[in-house]
Amino acid sequence: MARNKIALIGSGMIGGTLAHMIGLKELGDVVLFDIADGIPQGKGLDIAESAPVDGFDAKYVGANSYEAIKGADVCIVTAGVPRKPGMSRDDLLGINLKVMEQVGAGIKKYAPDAFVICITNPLDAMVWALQQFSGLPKNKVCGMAGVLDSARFRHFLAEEFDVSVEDVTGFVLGGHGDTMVPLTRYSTVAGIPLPDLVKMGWTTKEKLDAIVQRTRDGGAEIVGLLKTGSAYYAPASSAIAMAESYLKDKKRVLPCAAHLNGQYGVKNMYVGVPTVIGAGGVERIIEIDLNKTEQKMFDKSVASVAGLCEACANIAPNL
Ligand code: TXD
Repeated sequence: MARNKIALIGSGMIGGTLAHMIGLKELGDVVLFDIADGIPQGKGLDIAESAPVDGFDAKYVGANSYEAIKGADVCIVTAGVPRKPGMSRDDLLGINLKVMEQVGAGIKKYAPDAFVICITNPLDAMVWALQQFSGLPKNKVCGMAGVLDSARFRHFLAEEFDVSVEDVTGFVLGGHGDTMVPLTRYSTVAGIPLPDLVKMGWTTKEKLDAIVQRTRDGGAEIVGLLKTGSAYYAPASSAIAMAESYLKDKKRVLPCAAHLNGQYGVKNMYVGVPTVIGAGGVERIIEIDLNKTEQKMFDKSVASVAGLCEACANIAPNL
């Protein structure tokens, strides 16, 4: 059986980390694509030269032309620009929307059967635009944010309780950003919900609230420390979990920005919800009952995503 082909559209910090992880996990051959000449080629060669030491087999191709992604099984999109000082969110949105238009056309032409995972920010709006520009089936295009947000939540909780991260589950809904909705009653330590752990004296409501807030600000915390870029290790790991579930038909239950068509009362938008990812792409969307407070937070999050999609539609009327 031939190896899987994984195309990385964007070979910056996350793209490079993805390329390395794909090799270490032997998930398939890698095409690194970027508009920057030399970067994808250099990173690809560097990682290929690590393979004899680490003992993995994977082919690496660096490219500046979309033809190289031909027939890819998975495309992971990180292409775009991050926010720089003095830039508004709308500036970023406008620039990255143009990037999504090019990426969408490239995928449509060369990898129409791929499972596409978008990472570029502003995430929920970019994945929505990418699906439309590429014209791929809606269940084959999704966005990575929820796995990362819940991993951050799990990390903070494991630190608070001094238990293994493996035994902590985290449940996060909504758009990627300040309005995301970490759900404490569905987050657990070995199946014990967080509110029960408060009753058991493991933590306090105030401490949990602070952890929820830190999770919401998780991206900004890293940007503040790095000063010259945003997080890339945990975002790459998160996208790999999604790609692996698709390629191996694991049917993992993972939160991702998925296309909603009535679920949670939302139509024709991409918002973070729990899903099942398997060989069919996003195979199922899990709809849970929200209490009043949760619904209010979710609605606020959806409204902010809707605002971003509207801004996209104003810039690109064909959307
Ligand atoms: O949870 C999440 N979804 C995120 C999202 C978590 C962390 C970072 N998140 C976003 O991912 C971030 O705001 C960025 O929009 C993307 C990629 O982050 P990364 O850290 O990898 O950014 P880099 O290092 O700037 O890499 C972007 C690359 C860079 O090499 C550019 O040359 C390239 O994108 N680029 C393009 N490639 C192809 N085509 C076009 N048009 C293009 N424009 C820039």
